[in-house]
Amino acid sequence: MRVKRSRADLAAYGGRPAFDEPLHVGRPYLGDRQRLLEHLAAVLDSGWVTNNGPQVRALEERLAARLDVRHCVAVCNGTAALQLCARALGLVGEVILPSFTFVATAHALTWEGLTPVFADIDRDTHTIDPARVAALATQRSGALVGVHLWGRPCDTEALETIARERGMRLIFDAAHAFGCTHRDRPIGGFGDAEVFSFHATKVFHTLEGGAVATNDAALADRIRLMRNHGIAGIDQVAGLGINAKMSELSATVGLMLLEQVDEVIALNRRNHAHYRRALAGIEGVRLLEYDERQRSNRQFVVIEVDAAAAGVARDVLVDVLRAENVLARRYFYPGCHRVEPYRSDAVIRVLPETDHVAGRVVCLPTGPAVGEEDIDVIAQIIRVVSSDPPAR
Ligand code: T4K
Repeated sequence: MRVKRSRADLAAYGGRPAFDEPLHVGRPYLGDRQRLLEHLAAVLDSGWVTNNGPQVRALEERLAARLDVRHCVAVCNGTAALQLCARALGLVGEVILPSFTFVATAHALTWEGLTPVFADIDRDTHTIDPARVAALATQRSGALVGVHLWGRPCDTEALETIARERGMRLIFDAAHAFGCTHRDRPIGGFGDAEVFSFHATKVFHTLEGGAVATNDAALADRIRLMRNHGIAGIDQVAGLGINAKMSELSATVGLMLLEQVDEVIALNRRNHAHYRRALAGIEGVRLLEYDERQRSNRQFVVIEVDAAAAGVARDVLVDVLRAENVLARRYFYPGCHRVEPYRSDAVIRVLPETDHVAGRVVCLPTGPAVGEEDIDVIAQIIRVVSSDPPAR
């Protein structure tokens, strides 16, 4: 691997890629392989591999303590967590949410028969704009879903006020926000419930998995029933349910990785700080910052590219990076309102801030597999391309 790249070195100009192996956004961290295999073997030997076993129960207990909530219900993924939450809260009608999120936020609600109403975001924070939410709320609005995008907390206070005044339920999609705090409280205890994804790409994960965190005992009980076919005990079915259980193997991975999550977050912090130094002074490229007063997991390194100032279009930059084996992503372009089935809806959705941000964002690789030298090379590529971009 070469550290200093000039224009002529770049793969886009006929050079060799900077990295022999691809650098991914969201590369899963799996900790100590040997230890993991030993723990998994012990679970296999136990003869109990799913259906609310001891590993799942232990994980739920530890997560509830860490998130400072009374109840944490582990499920098979974050999408199912959202679906169960919506159903267990008895939501009907419209739900207000941002369009600038992973499509699962909208799909989970739509799958449950709800109508998504997309609110615009704040240009600086990338999270849902409470003023837009207030303008969209009607008699039909049953709930409001805020997304702590990039692990940056929504304006929870303003959203709580809107939800309370209008009698709406309030859910937070905290898929990106494990290990983050807001107003000195862990993300997890805000609103009626907060929903996590423990997908392999997340700072804390169980390969596939998710959870609902809540202080509402009745809600947690309903979700527990629903995730296991509505089964209340042997030969007792208490109501409609589905299979959304987490397996013992997933929970075992989670219990191991939970011990290391603070180290992973520390490495992400180091990487983010290094990106800040390495990208400094590149005109038109802005690194998204995190509020230093809040603890944040920094699992996403997000830059915004102002094409006019940078002298290079965002998509050209992404193509050049990818040619160098830096597999940058345009999360969450183009926004839910511009993909099916939402873009074909009769309702015309005008979301200028979402369009603005979705046209500029690039996520860069981070996590334990990415070192400071890698970041120097990535920043150098961006610096070279922005001063002398390829024609397109
Ligand atoms: N709400 C929000 C705000 C979310 O971001 C998500 C999920 C959800 C809800 C739903 O939660 P889950 O139901 O997924 O638990 C990935 C993840 O699959 C998804 O969990 C995540 N958000 C989303 C932001 O990213 P894709 O479609 O981008 O995945 P893919 O396959 O393109 O991989 C993403 C990156 O990770 C690539 O750079 C490759 C790398 N990767 C991925 C996997 C699976 C690896 O290096 N190794 C791997 O094993 O959705």
